[in-house]
Amino acid sequence: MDKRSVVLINPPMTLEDRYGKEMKQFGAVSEPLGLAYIAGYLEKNNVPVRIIDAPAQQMSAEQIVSDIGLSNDNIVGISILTTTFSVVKDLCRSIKSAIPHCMIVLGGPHSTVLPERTLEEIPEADIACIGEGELTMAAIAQCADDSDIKHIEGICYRRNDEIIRNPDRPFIRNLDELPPPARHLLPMDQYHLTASRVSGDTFCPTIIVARGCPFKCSYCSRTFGRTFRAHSIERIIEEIQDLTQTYQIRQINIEADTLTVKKTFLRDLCHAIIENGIQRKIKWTCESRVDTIDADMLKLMRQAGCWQISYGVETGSQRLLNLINKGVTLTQVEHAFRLTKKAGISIRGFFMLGLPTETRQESFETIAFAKKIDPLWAQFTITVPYPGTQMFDELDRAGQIRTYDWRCYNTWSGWKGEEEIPFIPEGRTIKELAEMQKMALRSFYLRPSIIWKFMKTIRSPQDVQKYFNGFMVLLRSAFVGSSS
Ligand code: B12
Repeated sequence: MDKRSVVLINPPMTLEDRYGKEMKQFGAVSEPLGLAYIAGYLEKNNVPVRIIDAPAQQMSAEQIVSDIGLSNDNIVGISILTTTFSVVKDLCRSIKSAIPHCMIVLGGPHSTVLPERTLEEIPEADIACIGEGELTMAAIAQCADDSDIKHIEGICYRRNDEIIRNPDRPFIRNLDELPPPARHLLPMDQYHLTASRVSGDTFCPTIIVARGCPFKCSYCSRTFGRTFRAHSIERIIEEIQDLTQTYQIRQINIEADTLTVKKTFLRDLCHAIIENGIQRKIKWTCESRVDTIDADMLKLMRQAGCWQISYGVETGSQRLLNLINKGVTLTQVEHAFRLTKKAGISIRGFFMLGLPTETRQESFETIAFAKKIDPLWAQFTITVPYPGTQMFDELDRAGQIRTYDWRCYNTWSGWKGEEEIPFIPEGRTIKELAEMQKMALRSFYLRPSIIWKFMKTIRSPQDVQKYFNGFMVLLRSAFVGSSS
């Protein structure tokens, strides 16, 4: 085989595909850091690599295919989520028919949980990667010839008409062995986080500080396993300082499957941020669980520049919290919200509607609970049992998964006016759930107290525009049907 050269692709899924016409203006276009990590590792191993980030570069499938056709790339790596499945399937078909000699490798959360099925359903794909992609992609690119593929851990591949699954690849123990994500291969000026996630300007790069989560929430699929593995504090500080110098950032999103799970790690990180004076230049936001924080930790996070925490609250029903194995109580949620506000940190809350066995009354309880604990921002999504989760397996066994058409696995179906969703609790309907999602947002945001709170956060004409747009979308949703 010719010298291998790799192109990594974030598939062309637009904000409108994801959130629908009305909500697209609020969606994020964020860096595909998984691909950037893989690219960084390939560069370190002298494999020529580039990234096409179709949503950020606004490239269509046709443009991607002609771009690859004009290049020397012979390995195409594509990221796949359940929601991007059909886009990726079409893309693979177009690539293979235009450039038959190239090898197509799929990776990411969907390929990780359903590798064999992904290859069955996408006949043009040659390899499906399971779990972390850095070492696997390097091994694929360094194969002297195609028959070496049979020795590579963490993949499913085709041999004649058969699909073979090789042994899993162990998780990377020391994340510092990976170079920083190759952000220089990304169009960094094209990214913006959702309005609720930023303070002022919407440019807010993400830094991933750890992988893995020990909790067992039934709705979550874990690409990175159960063990918390973090980069070293020195490496994280270096990456933040690099970002500051290269992109003159003023804010950053610190991402980890569960940032606050290991208190010593977070404490050391906050101290290091303060010792290096980073908090004087940069504010940060992160996600957390209500049972992994305390008053001292919050105070320290605030001192280190944390201005916002997003908490997954999920539901206002203790029965449902138990059912989804969240492992927290409503009292803990209320307590954590109180402590966080007291520490001067703003809150985003995530809520799920239509959980298994959820009654209409319980949906109302969730909305009422959201208003009671009162985060600044609340997001209400319709429950989607993603493959690879305990929730999916249980509903599948009970014959309650309504469709395996992965296009329908979108949590914003209420706004998109979807005809089908993968799961509806007994006695309820799509229409009612979709209306519930809209009603939840209206009921939460169109309150005088919230409007007053937002007015206090206005810092620029863009902020006024942002809030006005949101207000209009909510108002319109009360009068216009869900397919608008
Ligand atoms: C941050 C995040 C987001 C961000 C931005 C993600 C992005 N940059 O595109 C936002 C908020 C926008 C988001 C949105 C959504 N997200 Co999200 N998100 C995450 C989260 C928390 C972290 C993702 C991340 O950055 N990981 C870190 C990087 C390093 O990992 P990675 O991208 O997975 O890549 C590694 C491997 O997967 C693999 N890999 C990835 N691509 C490829 C490609 C090849 C060729 C190879 C070989 C390997 C490979 O190698 C990489 C390096 O090791 C994950 C949970 C998680 N821990 O994975 C959920 C998660 C990925 N999201 C999920 C979902 C469902 C969504 C939404 C569909 C929700 C919705 N609105 O309906 C949307 C879809 C967005 C889209 N792109 O179309 C699910 C996906 C489940 C599934 N089966 O597909 C996850 C797993 C959470 C969950 N519920 O379990 N998300």
